[in-house]
Amino acid sequence: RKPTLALVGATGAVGTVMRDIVSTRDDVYGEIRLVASARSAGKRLPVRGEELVVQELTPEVFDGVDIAMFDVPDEISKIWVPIAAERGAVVVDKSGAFRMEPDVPLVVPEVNPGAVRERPRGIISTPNCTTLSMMAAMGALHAEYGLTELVVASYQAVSGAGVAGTERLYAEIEAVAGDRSLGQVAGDVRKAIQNRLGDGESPFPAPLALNVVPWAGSLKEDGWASEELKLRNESRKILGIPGLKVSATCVRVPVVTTHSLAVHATFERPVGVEGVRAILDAAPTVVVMDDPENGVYPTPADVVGTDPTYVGRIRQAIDFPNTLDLFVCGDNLRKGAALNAAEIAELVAAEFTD
Ligand code: 2RA
Repeated sequence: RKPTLALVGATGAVGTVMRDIVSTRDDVYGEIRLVASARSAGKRLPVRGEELVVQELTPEVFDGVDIAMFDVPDEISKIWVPIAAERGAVVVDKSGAFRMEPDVPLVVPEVNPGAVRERPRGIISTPNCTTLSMMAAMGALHAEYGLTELVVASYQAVSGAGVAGTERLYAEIEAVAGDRSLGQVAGDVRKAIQNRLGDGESPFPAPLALNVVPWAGSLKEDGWASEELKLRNESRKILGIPGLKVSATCVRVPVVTTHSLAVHATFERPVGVEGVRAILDAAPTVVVMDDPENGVYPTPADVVGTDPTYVGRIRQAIDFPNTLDLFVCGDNLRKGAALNAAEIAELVAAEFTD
């Protein structure tokens, strides 16, 4: 039979993409329920070509649900994911609430699909979008060469911070547009944005228009940002390399959607560019875009809205024989969030017809 699916957080930035994804991929579900906070309940939203009424998040909404995909803040997942699981749903959770718990698998279908079945609590986590942006590529390379170290700089899009992040970037761009005096004196962009937008809340600690900000997430011990630690801990768990050495610097950039990562990856064995290209070319969800002579490399603006992981600027590090440098782009709302969750949910849905 076809399982019943609940989409929880159906009205958010990722929720919107989730609706699009379940409407356009193979139709493996019977009933679909849209679920959101009381504030959004009653809205009508399209899924699979028909309008559905958004239902309020209550325990009863999960009765009869086989699979629930959650995209809500950590504190909401912490409360509601166990409730959905107790009511019999297999939950695919996008939040950070359960990712590092030993009895909850953290799954990227290209890398560790078998982990989907190891879910004693009925909960499966999907990684943070920054980690996900490189996982399909790194998983394929690890399988061949044995990954030992990752040094990463991220270039993260504002939609990673939700609809509020996207709104803020557009507002800031409008506030500075056409003013050719800006960007030449320390603090002038910050002042102009404050004067023109007022003291309105920004999800970012500094202006994004005409700027980049070396910060994403919340402050953790010793000056690390939560995004940087997620990248380290999640990569270790997904790849099954507990001792993987990882160091990251996460940076927010004025891009609406699609995270990019500059990756310096070291392996057990020497790596050559041709071999790496062949492996990445053979990876079904990876696209190699790497012809610098002709100006071909992935950029967020050129790949946004699509599903693959794009890899370019593939170089063998001159002073490090076992090390590769490469640049990766992935849509943070699709593979980085909704698509990975949908792919996991499809693996679970297949169990209903096994
Ligand atoms: C961000 N990775 O880009 C986060 C979203 N989960 O802010």
